[in-house]
Amino acid sequence: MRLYHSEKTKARRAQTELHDGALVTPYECPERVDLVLEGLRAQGLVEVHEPDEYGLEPVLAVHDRDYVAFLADCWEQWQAEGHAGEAIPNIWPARSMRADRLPASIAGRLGYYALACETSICPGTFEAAMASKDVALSALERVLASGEPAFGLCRPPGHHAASDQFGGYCFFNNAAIAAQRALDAGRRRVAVLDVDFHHGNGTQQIFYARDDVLVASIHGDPAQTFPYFLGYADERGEGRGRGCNLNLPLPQGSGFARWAEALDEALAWIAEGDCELLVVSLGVDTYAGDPISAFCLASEDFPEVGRRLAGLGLPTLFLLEGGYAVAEIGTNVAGVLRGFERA
Ligand code: SP5
Ligand code: ZN
Repeated sequence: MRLYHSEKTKARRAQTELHDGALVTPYECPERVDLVLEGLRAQGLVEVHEPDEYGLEPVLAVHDRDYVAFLADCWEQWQAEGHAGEAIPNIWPARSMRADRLPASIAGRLGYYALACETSICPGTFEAAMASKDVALSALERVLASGEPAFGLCRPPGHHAASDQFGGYCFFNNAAIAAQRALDAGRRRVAVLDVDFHHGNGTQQIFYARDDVLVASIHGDPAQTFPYFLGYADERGEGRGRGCNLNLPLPQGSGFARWAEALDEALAWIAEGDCELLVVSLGVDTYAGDPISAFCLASEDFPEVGRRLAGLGLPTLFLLEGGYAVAEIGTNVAGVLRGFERA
């Protein structure tokens, strides 16, 4: 299987993440890219390709123009207004205040465009986000042109990024950008299946009122875990999109038996949906050893995930989402891809 990777995805190296009441070195770090590359090489998945550059047009097909402009100049404006550390929001247009005013000051703009505050903005953030979506789009191009599966080693991840909000380590929604691009290239309907431990709130929000992209997500119950305010089972889509969203929240501590039942349910639902492309938001933070997540998948389970995904028989694009801090993220990503290939 072809892998798409760019060293430019490492341009973001944030110093701080608010975690358990302290500023810690971020879990979403550039070393993840090398861990995944090593894991893939160890499994003989070695065909690495450089991405092409696609510019902003495919980004603006799913993200708000002013949001993209904010990401592009946030770091400069933060510095120009005299802030010393990394750019972190500390005020939001929360329920009791107005959400119809976009403040001019960067502190206000940050709160307007952030959905969480663990994700600081630092030099290189915009460049890395651009490279990440280029990786996704290049892998997509390969799938569309050949029908063969491809893997985009995206970093930063994307599935928490909404049309005009960043957070959860995500800035551009790589899966949504790729799904939209596939539609623009003539595919009638696309399925996005999100197997990251966390709910893909951004992907859901972007396509919630549409019937040309089916979105399914298997994740930790938001009553217990991030992102807390979206991802419940009763969110089924709205308007034309009614019935086109499927959330399968699972309790903390779920192991592979329970998780795989949810996977089969999602796959059966997608199989009924008459889709021409499958985009897999491939987070491996479902692994038992993940430092910030709470499912209990073992490394031996990931090839079986790939095998079941292959059962759909659809052209398939894999995009990296989460998976943190342990060497096994490479083994586990490689396991899914190998399981898929061998099926
Ligand atoms: C792409 C992705 O996986 N983003 C995840 C973002 C999670 N951000 C908040 C994490 C809060 C973790 N708290 C866990 C405490 C465990 N002891
Ligand atoms: Zn995650």
